[in-house]
Amino acid sequence: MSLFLYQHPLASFCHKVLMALYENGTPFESRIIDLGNEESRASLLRLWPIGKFPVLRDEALDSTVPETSIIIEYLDQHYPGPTPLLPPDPTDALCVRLWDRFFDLYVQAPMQAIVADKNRPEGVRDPASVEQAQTLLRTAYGMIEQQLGEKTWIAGNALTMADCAAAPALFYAETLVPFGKQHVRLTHYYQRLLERPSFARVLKEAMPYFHFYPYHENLPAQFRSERPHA
Ligand SMILES: N[C@@H](CCC(=O)N[C@@H](CS)C(=O)NCC(=O)O)C(=O)O
Repeated sequence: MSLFLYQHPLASFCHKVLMALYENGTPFESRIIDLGNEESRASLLRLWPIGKFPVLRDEALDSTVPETSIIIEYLDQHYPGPTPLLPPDPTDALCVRLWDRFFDLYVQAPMQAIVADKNRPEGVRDPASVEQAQTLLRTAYGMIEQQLGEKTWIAGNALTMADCAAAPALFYAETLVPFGKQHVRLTHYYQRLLERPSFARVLKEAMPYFHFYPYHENLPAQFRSERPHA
């Protein structure tokens, strides 16, 4: 085993890379990071002092790879599988990178801002920034609806890195700002993502942890059932 993924099964950015790994059946070992545990946190900081995860460690090539988009491109280059996550054509690849950035910056980021606000003590919450994040999510939904057109996936008819970015971002964002009836293509796209075996596996593995999510009650019904382990 050469690949080790430092991650947490509830973390949306980790879901993005897990989906990519499962798409290609890439063998790897998980190293679960518990940020509340000093030793566990230190093991992450030794690899990437920024302290964000996931981080990929490749013992075979002696590489430490942070940042989800870079990890997925690295996997695509060094461990290709049946689902190429970046198209070979440079123009097509740019489109994939654009939509990957779009989901990270304009769906994941506002989604994380809303969740982070909920996790703050009452007195230090910031309703104005939550409202701003909700507005950004609504703008992003409209743009995704337009981009989808007749496409199956966000950048065309093949699943790519951009869809790996989309899946967890939309999964959590929908619990905060529902898609709404006007976003029919987005709703169908989201369903396709949920049904994709690689993402379905990610969600199944996250099931025992979903009760920690502060908006747990807004998750789709099938993800609300699992109770904390005794
Ligand atoms: N730009 C980073 C973002 C990663 C990120 O924000 N990860 C979250 C988990 S979903 C994290 O590390 N949170 C812990 C923290 O911010 O302290 C990437 O794409 O890898």
